[in-house]
Amino acid sequence: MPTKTTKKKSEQPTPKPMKRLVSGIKPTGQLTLGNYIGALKQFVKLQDELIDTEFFIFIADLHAITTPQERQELKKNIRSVAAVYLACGLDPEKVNLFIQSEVNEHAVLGYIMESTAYIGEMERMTQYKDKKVKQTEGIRTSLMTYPALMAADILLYDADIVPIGDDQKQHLELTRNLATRFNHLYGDTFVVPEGFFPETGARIMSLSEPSKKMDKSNENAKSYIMLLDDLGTVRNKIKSAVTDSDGFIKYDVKKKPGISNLLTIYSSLTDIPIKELEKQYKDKSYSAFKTDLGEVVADALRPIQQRYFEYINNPRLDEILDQGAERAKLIASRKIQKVFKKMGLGRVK
Ligand code: ATP
Ligand code: LTN
Repeated sequence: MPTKTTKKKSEQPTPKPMKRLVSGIKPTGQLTLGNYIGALKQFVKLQDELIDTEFFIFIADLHAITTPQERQELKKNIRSVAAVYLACGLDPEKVNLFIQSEVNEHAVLGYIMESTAYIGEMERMTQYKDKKVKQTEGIRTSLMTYPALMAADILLYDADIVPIGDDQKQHLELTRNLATRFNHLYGDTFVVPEGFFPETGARIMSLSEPSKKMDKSNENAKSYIMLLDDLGTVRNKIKSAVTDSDGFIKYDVKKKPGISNLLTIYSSLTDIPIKELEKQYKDKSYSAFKTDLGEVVADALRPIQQRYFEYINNPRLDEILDQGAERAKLIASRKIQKVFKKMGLGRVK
């Protein structure tokens, strides 16, 4: 009879190191359908697909203060974003969920990244140029240096994968350059990360101005759908979304940005390919299409809203955030020690 032989530990193949995934969302307001489709929905999908990957997902509160924030509002938004993450299906067993400012190493490595990057690189960032002109109380220095902090967020954890929306591509490219530059200057220290972009829905556009991105900090409430908007409001906002006058349901971003955006939303939430939707709605009116889409969005948001209210005032939320921060700190503090050593900072041997 064949006997089962157990290999000695030293003979066993060393386990493949886990990969790491990092991403964050700023708590600058309530999250929108753009954040859900472009980011949250992807995180949830990836957590089930990438079983060999450890997830670090955080609430980027240090990024939020690059523009003025009211203290109480910020506090509320931080908690709310955490509850929304969980309500969207992030599993705390698989994901380290934490608040960025609770892991000091982000700010420390952020400063080191500022000392790796050049001012010209920061000034070239499109998001900086867009946001700069909107500031009414003076432009905070951190609004410009923000991509250095984002690079730090990613490099602290040796992230292999960074799932982000299209608007963050330029920041990721800068992160890759900074990692490469640092490695070249001080010896191999950081993993050069890859971006991961959703196939559909990497850029959900404003409902009122479909040439612009749906943004939670837009002044016009009709331009976005909040994940926590009541469902009647959601249906109305979709009904009043700007389209065109030719009445034909077809995906054409250049000529028909409004209807193309609605098709993208429909397809992202149902996984029905856009081509299929075009066939299905060939002889239908915009109004009928919008009514159906209103139901699709309401169906997606209903369970999220239910779960949100289960989490928001629950002490379990704090336990999850504590656990996430503890694990993040462990990895981040080791990395900082390594960086200090490479650069000759402090007394690290
Ligand atoms: P703000 O309006 O304050 O700049 P934001 O919504 O653009 O905020 P975040 O909340 O930090 O920025 O975005 C979190 C994630 O959501 C990022 O990965 C971003 O690319 C993605 N995202 C944001 N808006 C959209 C959108 N309209 N379509 C697709 N993805 C989006
Ligand atoms: N800059 C991003 C939010 C963000 C982020 C990150 C995303 C901050 N740090 C690290 C991915 C990885 C934004 O404005 N959407």
